[in-house]
Amino acid sequence: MPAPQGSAAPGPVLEDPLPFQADLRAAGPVVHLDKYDVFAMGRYNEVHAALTDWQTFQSAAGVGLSNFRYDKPWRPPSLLLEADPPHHDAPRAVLTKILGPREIRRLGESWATDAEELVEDLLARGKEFDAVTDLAAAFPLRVFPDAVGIPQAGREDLLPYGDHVFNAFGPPNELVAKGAPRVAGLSASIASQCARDVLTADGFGAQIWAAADRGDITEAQAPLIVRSLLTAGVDTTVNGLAVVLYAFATHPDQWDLLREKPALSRTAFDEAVRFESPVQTFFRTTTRDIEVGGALIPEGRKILMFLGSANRDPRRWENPDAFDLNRDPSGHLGFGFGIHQCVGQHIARLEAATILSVLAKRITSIEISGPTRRHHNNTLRAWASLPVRVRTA
Ligand code: OVM
Repeated sequence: MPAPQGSAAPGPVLEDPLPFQADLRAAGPVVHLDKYDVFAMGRYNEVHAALTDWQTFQSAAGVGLSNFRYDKPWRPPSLLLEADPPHHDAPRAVLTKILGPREIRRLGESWATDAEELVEDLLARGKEFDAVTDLAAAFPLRVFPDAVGIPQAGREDLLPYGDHVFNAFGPPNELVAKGAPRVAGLSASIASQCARDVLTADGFGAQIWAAADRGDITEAQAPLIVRSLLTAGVDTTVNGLAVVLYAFATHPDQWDLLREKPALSRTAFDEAVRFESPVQTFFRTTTRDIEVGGALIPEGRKILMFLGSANRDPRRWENPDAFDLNRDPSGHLGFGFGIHQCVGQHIARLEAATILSVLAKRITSIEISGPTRRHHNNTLRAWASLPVRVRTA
């Protein structure tokens, strides 16, 4: 498949990836992207199958365009994202336990107070605000760094660092170049926040270090596992909250439905993750020749999996372009699938359910009140600004 029109600059596809995704799905189950000489999958079944078959589609050669077999990674690889069994097993088991649904339940109670305060302060200032900066970014930044237990100093580096990491999965375009001058400073700041002695006694960070004390992981692994929380846990949830707010602001009937049935808040978040897929893409690398949909992908090649496209595939989803709380969005690939599926998904869902339940009680309507603006990132489907006007109960 030739590059889409106007692809010298990344603008058009990042502004609206849906037309390209439709072309990609129409072009076949596996497509060669000539510009980068990589393979791509945009249909649900093939993406799902590749994510499930980690033996054939490895992560250890990197989940970006760069192939770690030949190219030195720009940072020490993630022990979770950029690893496969057996190395992946211990770090994954440690985080799965710390971030499990039962383990994090007590956080929900204190987060509810944070959400109420944030929303009351916002409404006290007026009925118009920016749903991205004032809510979708403000809430995770208020609760998540405290839950990890990092110091106050350096928290302003979390979003810029995450933004660069997600750009750095490639391709190496002007978005990556834009981040380059700050990489060393941001990386040093994030690394300093992973050290045992700066972390509070009771957070996820301390629990990771406690796992090292028990011998479940090594002391060398602990700070890199904390780094994964700081990398993968902020920009993702910010954009997940942004899209659920955007979806409700543009689907008022769905907001009415949520207010009638507040228990739908969890479905709402997963439907929003399906609908916009804040993490749009990840690569895998083949460990053997493999035939997919009649095409041969040779060993050692990069395959780009379009999670966002799979989540809009009409072969899998009825009326995929509708944001609809009456559907069952489970099985969406927005958190990935298989052994690498988002280990922080229960945290993300808890953040979303907490803020949505406060909003559903307090706000009768939400609408877009000005020009919306996307934030362009190579991997994330992101928002810079969503001006909204709300009415209160
Ligand atoms: C990590 C990491 C970084 C980016 C994304 C991600 C979505 C994980 O450092 O482990 O998962």
